[in-house]
Amino acid sequence: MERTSRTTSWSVVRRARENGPFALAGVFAAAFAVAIAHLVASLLHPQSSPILAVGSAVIDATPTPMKTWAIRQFGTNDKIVLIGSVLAGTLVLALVAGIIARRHLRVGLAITFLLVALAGAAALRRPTAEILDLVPAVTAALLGPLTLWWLVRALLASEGPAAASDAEPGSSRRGFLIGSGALLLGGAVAAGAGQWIYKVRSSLGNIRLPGAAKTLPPLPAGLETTIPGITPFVTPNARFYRVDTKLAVPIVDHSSWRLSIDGMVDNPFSITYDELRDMVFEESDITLTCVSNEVGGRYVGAARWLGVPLRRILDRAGVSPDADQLMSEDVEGFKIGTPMSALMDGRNAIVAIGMNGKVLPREHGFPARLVVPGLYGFVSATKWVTRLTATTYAKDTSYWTDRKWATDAPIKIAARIDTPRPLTNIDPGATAIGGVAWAQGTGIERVEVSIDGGRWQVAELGPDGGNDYWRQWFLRWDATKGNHRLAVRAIGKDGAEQTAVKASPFPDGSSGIQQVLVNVT
Ligand SMILES: Nc1nc2c(c(=O)[nH]1)N[C@H]1C(S)=C(S)[C@@H](COP(=O)(O)O)O[C@H]1N2
Ligand SMILES: [Mo]
Repeated sequence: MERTSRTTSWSVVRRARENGPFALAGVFAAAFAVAIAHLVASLLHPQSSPILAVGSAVIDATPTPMKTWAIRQFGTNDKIVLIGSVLAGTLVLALVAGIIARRHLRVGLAITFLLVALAGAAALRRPTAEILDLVPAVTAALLGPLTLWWLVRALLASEGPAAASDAEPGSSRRGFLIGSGALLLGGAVAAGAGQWIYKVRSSLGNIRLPGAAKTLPPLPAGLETTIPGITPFVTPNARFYRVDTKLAVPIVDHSSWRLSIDGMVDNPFSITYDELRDMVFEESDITLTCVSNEVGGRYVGAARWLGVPLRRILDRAGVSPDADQLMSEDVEGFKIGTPMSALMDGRNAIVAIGMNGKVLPREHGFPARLVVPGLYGFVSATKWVTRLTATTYAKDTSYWTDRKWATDAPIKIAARIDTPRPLTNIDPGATAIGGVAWAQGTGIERVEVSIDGGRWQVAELGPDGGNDYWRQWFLRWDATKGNHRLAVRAIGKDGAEQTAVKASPFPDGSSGIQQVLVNVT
């Protein structure tokens, strides 16, 4: 009994020792091939890099509830988690391919080939894919099996009968070690170089913003200077939340970029970046909010945008009164639909090229994006926008509405507590409860705080940035020892009160009242 089990465990160990190097060979070969393909992609189109292409395909295929879950679970890290899973999946398959290749070389090579061919197919399925996008995948499809074949040959030579009689039995194995070391090093250098090239290509270098014909007085200092922990009045570009379906930020060349308008219009036209820059610019303070923002969430940011009123472009084109939807398309064919009524009702919808005094960062849509006050980003804020089409909801659908999200989605009035942080320990005595509140289009009339379910107390408001901009608020509180429950609600200038009725982000935005538990010790 004992003997059998010992034999079994020995044979397991022996098998692992025998197969281990082959598994490694599979992983090395795939990693090397993908790294070189990544480098090639960085020189052509970054999105066509095999890992990114597969990742994007997974994003688009993910059902809405799972996407919502992932955003909630991992926040802005959802993409890192996704790329990690794609990498992990690839490595497992590569490992299996390596082990199989030991006995069935062709099968192992075929699996490796299929793995990278899949990535090639993923790169080609993007709406704006070009034949050039096949190059990284073809590179990987050739390099993967070739490298695996080379490594497996070295390994088989080291364990074959020839090796036993060889004067130096370890020489092939040493060859494998040196070879795979070189591959790993080469792969790491290639992947690093790819990232570096991507970085250099994305630098916005010497582009200058035009001056604004209509400027605004500088925004006053916010409450963050006096109340620690409160969100800054203006969100710095680098800290502005980012939500989109892209795994690599599109690198758009502004010298060949155009903005066109077509569809149900009298006079379709298109303009270049320089022509857009020659238009009359205005500054606008607008708070952007994502429909995926949970009550109390961080997917909201406020900036001073430099833009051209969208209305000027629509009027020049002459939009048909029958068009009820403006479809906006980004440089990769991603589409967002906006209710035409919202763009015609006099609100300050803009085509923005500047953000907080800087050229619009690539992450936020360079060369140009739409910003429409009062509508969640997924029905309005198209980044990397290149085409506007006047159409109808009956005729055309967009990315998110194809996934059953709402077609019209006004931002819901909301207040958020930034300090104290939930579930923290704080000192007793003088405390400031504070945060931000927004009611785009209407403006915040009042923010009220309730402690431990007590009466609603009116908070003090921070400086006013206009009705499309959020408002900071705070309430002084003499904190007593024990656990406390803080709640906040906003009231708009139209008298509408933030509802306590809970709703999840899907399909048209979350609602409810944020409650924060703190422990005063
Ligand atoms: N091209 C493109 N534009 C897009 C998106 C996208 O996925 N692709 N996401 C939208 C969503 S859901 C939001 S909330 C805002 C976010 O803008 P930000 O990333 O600049 O904060 O951009 C919108 N514009
Ligand atoms: Mo969003």
